[in-house]
Amino acid sequence: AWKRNQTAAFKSSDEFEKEVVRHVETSLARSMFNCDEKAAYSATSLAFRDRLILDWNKTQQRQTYRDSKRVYYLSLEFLMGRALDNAMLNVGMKDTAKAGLADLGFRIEDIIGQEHDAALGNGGLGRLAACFLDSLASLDFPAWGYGLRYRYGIFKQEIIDGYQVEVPDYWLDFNPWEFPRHDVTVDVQFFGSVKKVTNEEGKSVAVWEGGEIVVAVAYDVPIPGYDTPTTNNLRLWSSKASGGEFDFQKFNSGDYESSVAEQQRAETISNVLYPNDNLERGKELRLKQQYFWVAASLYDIVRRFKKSKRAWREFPEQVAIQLNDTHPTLAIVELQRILIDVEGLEWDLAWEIVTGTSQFGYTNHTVLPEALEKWPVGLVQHLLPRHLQIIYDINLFFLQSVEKQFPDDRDILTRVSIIEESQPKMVRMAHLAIVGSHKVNGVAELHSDLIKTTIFKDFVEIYGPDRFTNVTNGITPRRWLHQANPRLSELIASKLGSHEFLKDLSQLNKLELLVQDKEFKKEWAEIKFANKVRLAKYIKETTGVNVNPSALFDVQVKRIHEYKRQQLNIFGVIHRYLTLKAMTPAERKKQLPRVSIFGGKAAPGYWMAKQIIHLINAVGSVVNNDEDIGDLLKVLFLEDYNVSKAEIICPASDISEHISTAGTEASGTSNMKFVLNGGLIIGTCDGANIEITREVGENNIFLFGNLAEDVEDLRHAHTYGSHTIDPDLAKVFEEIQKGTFGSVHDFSAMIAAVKDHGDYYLVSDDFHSYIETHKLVDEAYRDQEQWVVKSITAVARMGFFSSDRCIYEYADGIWNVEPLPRRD
Ligand code: 26V
Repeated sequence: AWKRNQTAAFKSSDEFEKEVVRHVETSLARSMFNCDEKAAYSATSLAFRDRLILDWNKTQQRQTYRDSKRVYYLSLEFLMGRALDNAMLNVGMKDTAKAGLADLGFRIEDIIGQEHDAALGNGGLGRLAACFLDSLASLDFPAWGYGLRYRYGIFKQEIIDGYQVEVPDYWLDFNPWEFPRHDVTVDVQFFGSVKKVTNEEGKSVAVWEGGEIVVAVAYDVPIPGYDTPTTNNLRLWSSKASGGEFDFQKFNSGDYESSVAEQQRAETISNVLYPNDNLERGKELRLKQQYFWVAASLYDIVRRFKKSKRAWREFPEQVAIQLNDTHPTLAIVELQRILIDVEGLEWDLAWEIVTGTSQFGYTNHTVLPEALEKWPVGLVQHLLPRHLQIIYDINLFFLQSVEKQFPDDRDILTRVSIIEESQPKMVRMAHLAIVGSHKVNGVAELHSDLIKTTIFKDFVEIYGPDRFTNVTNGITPRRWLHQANPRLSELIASKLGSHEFLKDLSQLNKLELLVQDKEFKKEWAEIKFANKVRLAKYIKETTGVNVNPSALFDVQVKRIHEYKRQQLNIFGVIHRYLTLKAMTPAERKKQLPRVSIFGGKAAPGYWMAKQIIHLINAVGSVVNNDEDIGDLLKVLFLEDYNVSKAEIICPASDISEHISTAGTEASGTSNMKFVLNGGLIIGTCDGANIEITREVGENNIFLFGNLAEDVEDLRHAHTYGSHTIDPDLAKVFEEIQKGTFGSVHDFSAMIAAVKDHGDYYLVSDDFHSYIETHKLVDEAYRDQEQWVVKSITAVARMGFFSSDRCIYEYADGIWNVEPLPRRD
């Protein structure tokens, strides 16, 4: 078996220390006498980076030499969080670093805390991509991630007077984890026009000419696997003006300033991550980002393939490309373009290669219609004239075959066409992605069923059910257990005899044998309590509010969205507050103290989501200062929720809320993080909650609310029948409208959405069941003994939700790739 050898390891803490000192004095050009925590962080990271890169080189050499099939994961988002802690743990050198840093006078937690999150994503979709990279490397798969190197990640959220304010996240001033590759560049063309010309062989070919060129520069980020030397690559593209010749005329005519301005425009492409999730706004710059990234990545992939001098037919045997949502769908068109326009292949052969088995796979992450990508035909024509022609040809051949298959059905052609015949006409990216991919998958069972029976129903008829499949999401236990909750990880390791469970999470099931072990249960409960104390301390520091760590911690942290129903939660909190207020002091004494914790960002243009944040804060400032209430209820909104904060919050929850309207949350992944850390969940029958229930058992989860199958009828009834508001919810509304929480005007829209505008998200329909289920939570929590049993049992049954399991399913069912471990 492989043992971590001389390459990535520091032989001793002394050696590590020497490397840190060397980096402080040379790379950072400072003296050890003024080495502050920031400098110590930088030097520590550089020391680890040096070691990773040796493994990275070997991994790449091995993969090139073996020339086996590679996976390319194309994602516009990689929500990586911090890298140092992860790197130290994955190479198994955290203790060495801890000792070395202590010797230099630093506490390792303080050093880790200096790192800025790499926040190149919005939420679940981007974090999933990051978990997948960790699993791919840990399981020794030859895999690359491709993305954009945004100068600004997701904005930082500040809460000012209860309102969200967005602050730019300029994170690149010093990033030791990236390697600029100024020699790895791709020229990417935009605009211009297409000419048909006859070539030497008398064949008519398309030539795309004119327009502008933007240069893509590669930045590589090493991705270390856990307990393996495999170190994969995440390649992020940065845009740069093509420089020189273009502006020569202007330069000569003295128009220097405007030529500089033009250069700067080119560089804006990779400037900013779009902060919407689940809302498509059709911005030109976003389409430019997509093509820029897709064109650079494909050029790179093709360049690598061509080095092996294989025939084009073998391309699908060498390359699997996974499309993370429809954002990289242009890759399908771009590959077809390369094959016919650049490589001179015939259309049919080219299209056979493009759609070859285990070539392109497309993962769908949402059924919300407002999130499905569509681009105006005119915009595509202007930006990518040749691609639009190819899209039209793909569509023509596709519709011809559908017509043959369903000669009597005219409507189906309109429904499945890649072009929507609307005003203006639109390119439907999901349709293009399905037509060009050999497999389409959803991210949880319910979600995968829903796409087959609703938005992609016609395509199941056309291609048969085999093109559609499910891969239920997962999370990496390295970051979300070992890193975020080291004490729990060590306790588990001590009972299971090793850390092997971190790479084979199903081994957790052995914990079930210990649910009656008194000592074990005590330690389990102590760890949860310690994690709550740590969060309470963080809450005190950031909000000034004292919370009682013995109270039940009830957490909902995720992007703010009406479908995720933070409004249901805060209405429930108000209901609890009113109930407590109505009690006598003697009755109150018998109640269980609770802390309601919220966190999450609203898209800057999502007005309703911002009102929800405002209401949560307004309720907090009333409740937290009410002397009748004291410890019995505290309401917190934690500013700027991100990956590194999730690592503190997840281990500290007793119960977390995953309460989307049934059928709207494709999967959810934080539900898995909370349960893996010994928290229970309250949730609807939605997304992965359903499979979590299947695994952990109905006794170890709190489910409530209407089912997905009933949603349509309920919505119909709201609109066309009568809609009576739940009486308890009506009282909550009255209280808000009395002005108890201020800003009556601001909150009226949230109330109207339920009362007057059809209650699309079924807040009133589910309210009663939600409140009753919270009562069950309180009751269950009173029996601490049983609660701990539930907590242990649930963790023991979470093995299925490792992202390692996902990667094996993709590798087997979609990519047809094998791991490539090092054998020495
Ligand atoms: C859409 C758009 C539209 C244009 C602007 C930028 C942007 C960014 C992201 C998206 C995709 C939204 C879909 C999404 O994030 N889905 C989430 O995926 C998670 C991982 O599969 C899943 O757990 C969540 O349930 C699902 O909401």
